[in-house]
Amino acid sequence: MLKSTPADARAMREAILHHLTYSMGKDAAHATRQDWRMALSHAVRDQITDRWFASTRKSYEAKAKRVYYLSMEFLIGRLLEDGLVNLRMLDAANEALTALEQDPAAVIADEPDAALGNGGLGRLAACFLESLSTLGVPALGYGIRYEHGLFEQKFEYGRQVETPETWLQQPHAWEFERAEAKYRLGFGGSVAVRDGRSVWTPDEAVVAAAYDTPVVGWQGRWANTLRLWSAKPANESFDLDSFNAGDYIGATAPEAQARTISRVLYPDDTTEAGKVLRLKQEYFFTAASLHDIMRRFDSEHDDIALLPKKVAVQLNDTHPAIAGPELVRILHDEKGLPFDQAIDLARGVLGYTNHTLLPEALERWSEDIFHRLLPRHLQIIDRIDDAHAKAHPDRKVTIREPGTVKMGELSFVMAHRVNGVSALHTGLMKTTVFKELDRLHPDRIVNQTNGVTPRRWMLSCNPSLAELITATIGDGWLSDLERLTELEPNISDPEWLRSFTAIKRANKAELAAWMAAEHGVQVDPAAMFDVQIKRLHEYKRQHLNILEAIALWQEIRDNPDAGWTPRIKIFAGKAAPGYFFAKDIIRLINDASRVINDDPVTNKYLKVIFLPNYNVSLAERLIPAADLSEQISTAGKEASGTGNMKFALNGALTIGTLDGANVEIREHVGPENFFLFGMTAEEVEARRRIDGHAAQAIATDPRLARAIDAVRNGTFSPTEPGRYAHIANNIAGADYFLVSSDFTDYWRAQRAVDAAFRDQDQWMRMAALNTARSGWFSSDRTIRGYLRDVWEAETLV
Ligand code: 26W
Repeated sequence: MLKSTPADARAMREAILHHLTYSMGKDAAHATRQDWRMALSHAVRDQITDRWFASTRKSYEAKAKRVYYLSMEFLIGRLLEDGLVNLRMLDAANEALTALEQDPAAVIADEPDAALGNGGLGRLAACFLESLSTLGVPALGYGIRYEHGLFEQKFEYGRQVETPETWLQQPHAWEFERAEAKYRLGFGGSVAVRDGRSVWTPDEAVVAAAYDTPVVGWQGRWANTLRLWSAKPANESFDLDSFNAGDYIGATAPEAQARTISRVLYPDDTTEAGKVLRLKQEYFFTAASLHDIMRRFDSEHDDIALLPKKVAVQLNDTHPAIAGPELVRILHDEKGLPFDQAIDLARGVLGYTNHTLLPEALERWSEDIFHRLLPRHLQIIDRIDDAHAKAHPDRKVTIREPGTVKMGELSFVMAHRVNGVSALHTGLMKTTVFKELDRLHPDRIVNQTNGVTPRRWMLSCNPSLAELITATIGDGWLSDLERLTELEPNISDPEWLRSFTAIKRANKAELAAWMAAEHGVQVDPAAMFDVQIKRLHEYKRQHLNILEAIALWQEIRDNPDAGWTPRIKIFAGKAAPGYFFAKDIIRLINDASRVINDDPVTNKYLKVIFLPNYNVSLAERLIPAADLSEQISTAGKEASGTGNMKFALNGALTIGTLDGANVEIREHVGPENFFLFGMTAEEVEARRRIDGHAAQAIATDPRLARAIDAVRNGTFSPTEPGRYAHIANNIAGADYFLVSSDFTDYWRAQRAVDAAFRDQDQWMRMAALNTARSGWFSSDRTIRGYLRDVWEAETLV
């Protein structure tokens, strides 16, 4: 399917050499790996650009409705391989580079990861952009061009140390600066009423400058734009007064201040509310995007009433929630529409996606900060609240509360559709945080279960499996993932299953070799690869996983000859720099890993490895090599998960709770091909009401008691025995996330996993069934759902 012709490879070789000479100014004899990577990127970019222009032209000609995806985060990772894969030029590039005596894998890996996101929400946005292009939807992604993406993580003596990420210090070929797309934005100042109209006069200004990156869909049939905003000083030159007064350094201060807005991604995905700079970032990118959207609308249409028919703006969580009041301000204050009509039009345009029910992650801003930065918006929010009260006199919910602005409520009230990201999560939205608003607006909440793009998360990261699938059922699955079910009859064919098994083994061997080379750890590729990779959070319960590893280690030591199933527990993930408990869990895992891996009695059967600096590229390496996917959050807490889908698609079995999209994954792959454990969301709520629930669980499970003791007594930190006492006390005490209460069932499920893994034939059949039945979790399916239920927009290919 992906075989290139000799002519393709020749043309590619010429294009690379052309760009090496004329874009990089190098000859082959003196080119560095970076030069080769840039030359190849330019060659691919040329191909993308033609398609990109064609798509833009078609969108204008059709005067089609456009979808705008507003997101603080786009975790896109590397783009070169993505482009090569979607244009089906990977083989040609490999051949060409090899002929030029370059190592293709090394050239591709030279590209820095664009880590402009924290985790699931940002990666989802990236998958959505790719699917929007694959489906040919006229769409733009809008976000911030952070100079520093998510911090880089290192371990020093097992502890997480953060260093700044500097992706923009290396060149890449993907963005085009748009000098013509610049907007001046204001902060602060005052509001005056002139001729019956409110006029906001800000006292601080900054310019948003656009940088465009093309995002090409499968087979290059369509390409959309990711437009990222960079903050620049409103007055590019120095403050001449200070300069002339001799204050040379002081004269640069306004510039530095303006640029600060797009300097760095906030690395906390829960509790950053209250930071002035964060609100500035939110308003900065939202307002710039809306101005851009309105400029485009005005250039195409002259009837403002058409707005909801031509424009759909999706708010990726509440981070762009200021879009509601800002759009009302544009329509009412600037365009002079009546206030109520402005609200109705804005609502017709806006959709809001909720990604978390964690109370600490629901954004609230202090009135004080809001008033200082956005005085006019605060007035507008009050009027929106009043209008809502008038329309629903019996309402018991408000956007404003004394001293605060609640962004979730604001987003809900200003959107015509509000969606959750898995069936369970959407149900919980209706019964918990948005219960009252759902009562008032019973048709507003809809579910759109997340998905992932199979181009990156199978074709690109697991090429051998992709090839087997294509050889078996043709390549239609790449744009219609549910066709993977056509694999099912083959699973009972021993020869086919042998091929499937050989691919998993080869992926594991490759990962093992990489871990040995990069991290100096030796693992047996025949052992079970048990993987938990995601942000560190108490609700995700990495500490449940390590506690089980500790208990297992103790049990193997007691009885080394009991026929244990060899297992490699692999962890990766970052903790927010200020989240001390999460950072201590990382340190505990690293400390326990040293003790366990060094134990000659047990290390044939159990090893624990925490790989540093988890990012998209590491995920692409780990997921194809996984046997077991750990999805063990406290039920009710993980909105969806998307890693869980990537694992299942790539033939890993899940051990998981009934949380987020795990529920739907289990339904699709079949309960017999999924290791379920733990309490349901309802049982979790009931369990929390029991006094001493952790103590009770510990009293009935000596294994659990012993593992907690080892954490408490310094087994893994002999030089500082008390180091993890607080973790032990947490698990044995308040235990809000119910680690102790779920432990016994988790242990049981893990032993069922061990038993299943010993029957490799049966295990591989189950793994293959996971692949065959995961097609529903394509982000193409998700985007079709949004098109139908939220955006009412069409595809143009
Ligand atoms: C205020 C700072 C902040 C930043 C990010 C608060 C909350 C967030 C996000 C909501 C965190 C996030 O990434 N949520 C994840 O979204 C994924 C995509 O829908 C889901 O699959 C994950 O379950 C959810 O945790």
